[in-house]
Amino acid sequence: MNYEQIRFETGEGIARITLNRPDRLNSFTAQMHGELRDALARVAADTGVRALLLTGVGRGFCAGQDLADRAVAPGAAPVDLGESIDRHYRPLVLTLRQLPLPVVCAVNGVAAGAGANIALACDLVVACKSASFIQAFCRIGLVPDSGGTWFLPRLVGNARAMGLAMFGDRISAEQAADWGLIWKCVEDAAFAATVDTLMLQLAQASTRGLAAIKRAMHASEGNALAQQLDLERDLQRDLGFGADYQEGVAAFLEKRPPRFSGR
Ligand code: T3D
Repeated sequence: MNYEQIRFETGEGIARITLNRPDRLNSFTAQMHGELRDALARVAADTGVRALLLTGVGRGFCAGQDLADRAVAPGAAPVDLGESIDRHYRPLVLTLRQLPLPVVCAVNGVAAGAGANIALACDLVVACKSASFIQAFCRIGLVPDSGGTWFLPRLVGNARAMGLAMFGDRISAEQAADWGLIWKCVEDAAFAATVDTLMLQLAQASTRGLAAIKRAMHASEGNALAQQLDLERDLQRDLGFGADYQEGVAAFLEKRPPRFSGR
């Protein structure tokens, strides 16, 4: 498939998906969703990919649904947004969560509406200082989707989640990091280099180990402590039988960097 609204590159164990409609702040169209689905399927199938980066071109990361991609107007025939969510946003969130490798969102500018929540669906979110986050849904009479009502209370607590969702205020990347909405806010000048370093580090780590961390962290959201302890035991048992653990321990004892085998 030829991509027009995203860029897709792989190399050094890293897949990079870049949303590429800068004149529309990389807002989602049906075409962009199709291209994203195709690229994510390629990532899932390519065992050489050990970490995925999602970012955007220009001054925005993503402004959510492109509000001009369909005809919405008073008096016009209503649009079935549930169909759009089932077809596009729900599978996108679940795919990002289920990929057995770390998914990093590098938020290079404003992230609004579903753009903000797709970022939150990634395992790690790093934003440049000039970036911002807006739960824009309330401004157009909608509910935060793409997992917003699930991610927000878990990340920042009910009080802040409710305020963000009901006022739709823009919060800075610094504030997002202070509140624990994202992992890190980085000075604009250091952003690209920081993201590159981070991606290389993840791509050279034990991919099976990171996939197990991802699985356990996400499972904890619905598990009781006893279930979580069982899951940790099962994952640890499995990893303990694997080559990466042997290599990690050998490298430690031999005082050298480990060479992990990948997916
Ligand atoms: O619909 C479904 O399928 C259900 C799912 C819904 C999920 C959703 O995401 S709903 C929420 C949709 N998003 C929004 O409501 C955000 C709309 N955008 C904004 O509020 C602002 O653009 C921002 C606050 C994000 C940024 O403001 P600013 O001043 O930095 O930029 P701007 O001038 O508003 O935007 C630049 C251009 O991008 C502008 O076009 P122009 O005037 O230069 O021709 C603007 O219209 C366009 N743009 C920005 N966001 C969208 C958009 N065009 C279409 N759809 C957008 N979402």
